[in-house]
Amino acid sequence: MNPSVPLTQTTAWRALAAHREETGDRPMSSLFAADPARFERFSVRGAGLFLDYSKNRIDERGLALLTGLARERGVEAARAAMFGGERINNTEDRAVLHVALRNRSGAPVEVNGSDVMPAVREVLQRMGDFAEAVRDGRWRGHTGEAITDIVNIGIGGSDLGPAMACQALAACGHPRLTMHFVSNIDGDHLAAVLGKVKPASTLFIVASKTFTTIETMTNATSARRWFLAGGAGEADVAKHFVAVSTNAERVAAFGIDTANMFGFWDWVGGRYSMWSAVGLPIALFVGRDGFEAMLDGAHAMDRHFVEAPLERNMPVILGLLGVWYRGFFGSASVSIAPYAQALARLPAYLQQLEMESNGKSVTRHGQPVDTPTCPVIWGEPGTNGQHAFFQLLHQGTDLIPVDFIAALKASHGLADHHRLLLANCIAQSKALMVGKSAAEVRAELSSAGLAGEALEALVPHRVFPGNRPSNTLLLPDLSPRSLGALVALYEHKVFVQSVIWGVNAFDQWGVELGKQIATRIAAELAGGPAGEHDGSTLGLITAARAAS
Ligand code: G6Q
Repeated sequence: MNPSVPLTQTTAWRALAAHREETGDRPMSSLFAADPARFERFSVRGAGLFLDYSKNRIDERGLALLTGLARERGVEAARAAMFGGERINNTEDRAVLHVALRNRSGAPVEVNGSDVMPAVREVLQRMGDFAEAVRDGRWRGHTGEAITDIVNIGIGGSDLGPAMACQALAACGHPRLTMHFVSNIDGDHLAAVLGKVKPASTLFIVASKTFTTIETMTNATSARRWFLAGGAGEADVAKHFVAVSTNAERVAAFGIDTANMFGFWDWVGGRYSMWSAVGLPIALFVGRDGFEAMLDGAHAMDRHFVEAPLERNMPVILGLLGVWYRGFFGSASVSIAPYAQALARLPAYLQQLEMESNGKSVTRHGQPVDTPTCPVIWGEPGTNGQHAFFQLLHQGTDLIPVDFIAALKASHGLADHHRLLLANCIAQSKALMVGKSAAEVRAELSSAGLAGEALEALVPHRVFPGNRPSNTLLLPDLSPRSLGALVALYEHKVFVQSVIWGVNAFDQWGVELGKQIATRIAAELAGGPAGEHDGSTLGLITAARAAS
């Protein structure tokens, strides 16, 4: 867990640098030509998912060097430390045990010598009981109406996971329930949702690990006021507000009965928390069985991560390829392209997972890192992206690796749509790899009737350099189980990269400064005395005060 040697000084990194030098810009197409079994050799199955990583600028030797790097940096020991409940989040002195939340093996998981599994199972049982009571109409609002709308109030790790998952699993959601997610402090967000729901049939989930987050507390307070203004009394709040938190005292102080609180623990990081009580909206929407199937999928990926040799280990391979491009190709960003509209929020979810975890420039020991770390993660569902930013992926100046993600089976009956969707997904990874040469462009243009200068003028614009890498991840379907495996895959990929880069993936000090300054400025906007500011900040505060 403690690589103290700077990354660039390791034997494996030096060997990789030499390998990069030797192999240069060798086209991936030549690797396929040289090895008819490349697809079989450079693809792997795990937890029901299939990863084709053959369209990468990597050969057997490169992969061996990368797995050698993983060994030299201690990925296996770090993995054992995480699963063993060690306090690997060293700057917060905490264990990191989201894997315990989906530990379906019956084996104990110990933190400080005590097994956390009984408490995990107890909360899961309560979540399931509550979800089923709301779903089958036993839990009713204060006027006796069944719940029709669920509003999750939370932000960051207490929002993105359940919001992404409920959208992804819409096809198997309860038909009576509409899910809403309010995160932004911008009153437009809450107002838009409150404009669509009725107090008597709405259930609010106030989700906050700390129960101090200003956005969540402000939104929850306004939602409670709105609920009471609709004619309900204080005693009715219990039927319409539940809390998800680690902080019982604060929950009670807010006015939610702790009998209606679903707890979790400090060893669950916000962005790793959709498997905990933070996943309550998912359990409500897809039911106890659906939620548990999601946990099963994640657990299957955990087993794969622990048991598969590094060379056949999906999260390890994804992580290593990312390190390869970031370190040796200057790739400053990675595009996530889910060919599934239901996964529209996956890129945003992965942005937090990857960038909040590995967007660091000092190591676990506080030394500056000596290579670039987390790239920018971005993306949109295909095929929409093809009509927008794919231009840059194909012909821009940067090498941007792409993760294509598709489900083989559709959850709708429009088979022709699904065929076209998959055709486009497969076509894009091919186009990025093979590109189009000047000779091909010339042949194409001349068969379209162009010749001479007119033809030549167009050639450079229509050439595709190709040799642009991608992974393709195939899910059997968009079921809770597949989604669980997919998210766990990326969690472990991020972990592998953090160990190689030597950073702590589980803290997030970089979000603090802005919060501190905002608190001071909010007091100034409310009429408090002006503080010390630079000219720009002062000018903006003055403008905001003048408008209020
Ligand atoms: C996640 C982060 C952050 C956190 C939110 C919400 O890893 O820590 O996104 O989840 O700031 O925090 P609370 O759940 O405490 O409101």
